[in-house]
Amino acid sequence: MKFGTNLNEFDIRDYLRQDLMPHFMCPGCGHGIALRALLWAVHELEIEKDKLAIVSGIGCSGRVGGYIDANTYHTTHGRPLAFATGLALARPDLTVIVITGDGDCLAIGGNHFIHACRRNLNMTCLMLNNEVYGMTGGQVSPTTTDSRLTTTTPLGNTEPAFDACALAQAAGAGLVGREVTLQTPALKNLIRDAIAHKGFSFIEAISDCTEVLGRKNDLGSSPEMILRQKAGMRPDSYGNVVEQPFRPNYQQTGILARNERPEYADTYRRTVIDAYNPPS
Ligand SMILES: Cc1ncc(C[n+]2csc(CCOP(=O)(O)OP(=O)(O)O)c2C)c(N)n1
Ligand code: SF4
Ligand SMILES: [Mg+2]
Repeated sequence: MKFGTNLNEFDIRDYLRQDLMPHFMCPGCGHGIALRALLWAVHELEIEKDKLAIVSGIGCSGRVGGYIDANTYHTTHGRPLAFATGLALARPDLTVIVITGDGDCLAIGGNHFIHACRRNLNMTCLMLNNEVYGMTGGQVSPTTTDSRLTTTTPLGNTEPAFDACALAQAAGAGLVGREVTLQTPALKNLIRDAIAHKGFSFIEAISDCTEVLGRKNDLGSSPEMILRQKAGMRPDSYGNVVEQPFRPNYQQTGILARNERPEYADTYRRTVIDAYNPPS
C-alpha cells in the first residue's frame, strides 16, 4: 500500500500515526521540522509503507520515529545503527532509515557510527543535531558549541565540538550532507538524495532544542532561535541561493561528499553467502 491518497500532494497527516497525537515535542522543537522534511522526501520517492523501516535510538530524536506510520523500531541508546545493520543485511528489499541524535550517534553510539560509515551498507542515517542531550534535561554533547551553558557545563562548555560530516566522510560514508531545519525544502531534497543513494548516507539536520538549550542560553523564543540559523546569503550545492547558517561549524550545507564505492551487502553476498551456496 502506498502512502497518501493523492501522491501529487504531500500531507504529513497521511504519514503519521494519528492515534499517538498530540505528540510529545516542545513548541518550536526543530526535530518536528526535520520529521516533516523526512516524510516529504519519502512521499516524493513514493516508498511503499510496508517497505519502509525506521530505526531510532533513545532521546527526543529517537522518539520522533515512533510517530511514522510504517515499520518502526525504537532501539536502545546509541544502538540504532547496529540494529539497522542487521536489518539491512537480512532485508535488502527494505528502505532502512535511522533517526538518531547527536548524543545517540556520536557519544554512546560513536563506535557504531564510524563502522557503519566504513562498511557502506545501504541505509540512510539522519542525525538531528540540537547540540545537547535534550531528553535527559540538557547535558553537554559532542556537538555542543564552544562556551554554551548546559546542565553539565554550568560555566560554559570548554570542549571543541565534533564536525559530524567531516567524521562521516573520513570514515568512508557514501554520501554526506548537512542542512538547517529552517531550509525545509532543501533538507527534504538532501534526504531524498540520501535515500536514493546506494550505500551508507549520512545527513546532519541542524535542529534546535528550544526548551533545555535555548532557555539556558537566553536564545529567545523558538522563532527567534530558528531565525538565528540564517545570517547572509550563499548558494547551496543545488545552485539555489539560501541563507547561511549562523553557527560557524555549519557554514557548509548541501551535499558535502559523495564516495561511490561497493555497497557492503552486495560484497558480502558475493564473497560469503555465494561461497556456501554455489550455483549447482
Ligand atoms: C545506556 C543508556 N545511557 C544513558 C541513557 C540516558 N539517555 C537517554 S536519551 C540520552 C541523550 C539523548 O541525547 P541526543 O541523542 O542528543 O537526543 P536528543 O534528546 O537531544 O534528541 C541519554 C543520555 C539511556 N537511555 N541509556
Ligand atoms: S527537550 Fe528539546 S529536543 Fe526535546 S522535545 Fe523539547 S525542544 Fe525538542
Ligand atoms: Mg541532541
